[in-house]
Amino acid sequence: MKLYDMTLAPNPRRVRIFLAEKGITIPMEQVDIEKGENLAPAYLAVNPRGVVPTLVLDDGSILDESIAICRYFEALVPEPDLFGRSPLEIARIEAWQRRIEFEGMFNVAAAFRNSRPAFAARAAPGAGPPTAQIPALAERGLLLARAFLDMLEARLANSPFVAGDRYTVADITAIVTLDFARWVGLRVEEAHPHLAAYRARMKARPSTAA
Ligand SMILES: N[C@@H](CCC(=O)N[C@@H](CS)C(=O)NCC(=O)O)C(=O)O
Repeated sequence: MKLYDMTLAPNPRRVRIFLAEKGITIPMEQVDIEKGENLAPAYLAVNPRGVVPTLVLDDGSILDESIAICRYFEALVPEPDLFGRSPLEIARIEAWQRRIEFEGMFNVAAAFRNSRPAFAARAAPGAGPPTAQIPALAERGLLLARAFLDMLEARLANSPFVAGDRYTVADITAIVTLDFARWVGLRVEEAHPHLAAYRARMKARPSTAA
């Protein structure tokens, strides 16, 4: 088993934090996206989609969606459980997980990909057709990412963790999104005291450094 990873990229980081929470170590190999290593023939032979993370299993098959990889490890190593136990808890975690991805990470990524010079003809990740940056999408991404931070601030004013009273995979996606947001200039300290305190609590967990 081997995980193709990039230290600075948000989606592989979700998997690394998840593995650290579970106490699982597996071999990893770095792929430098900014240098285009994910689009070079050697990596496309591993994953024709050209994205990370990619988990290569012992039979040579791959999993290349970060949350699918996390679910695989959750099934292999059930404790500590990070996807929920009761039907209602599982559903709540899934609801927050999706909101953070679609309202948070998606919009931060739009702001990032449509403005960073290294991605001038690669506004969409992976091995698809060349995609030009659209500055209006960066602007809209920022607007919606700010609204997402306000929403999460209100949630964390009433809940110690994103999905309720304990740490789950939704917190992994949240802390990764908050750190990714800093790349586009959105820092939670400024108008979000609950988010700032939450970020400090998450940073105190050793897994967050993974
Ligand atoms: N939905 C996928 C997204 C994977 C993805 O977009 N990964 C980015 C890094 S965070 C990537 O590989 N980008 C390649 C590129 O920029 O060309 C997941 O959650 O794993």
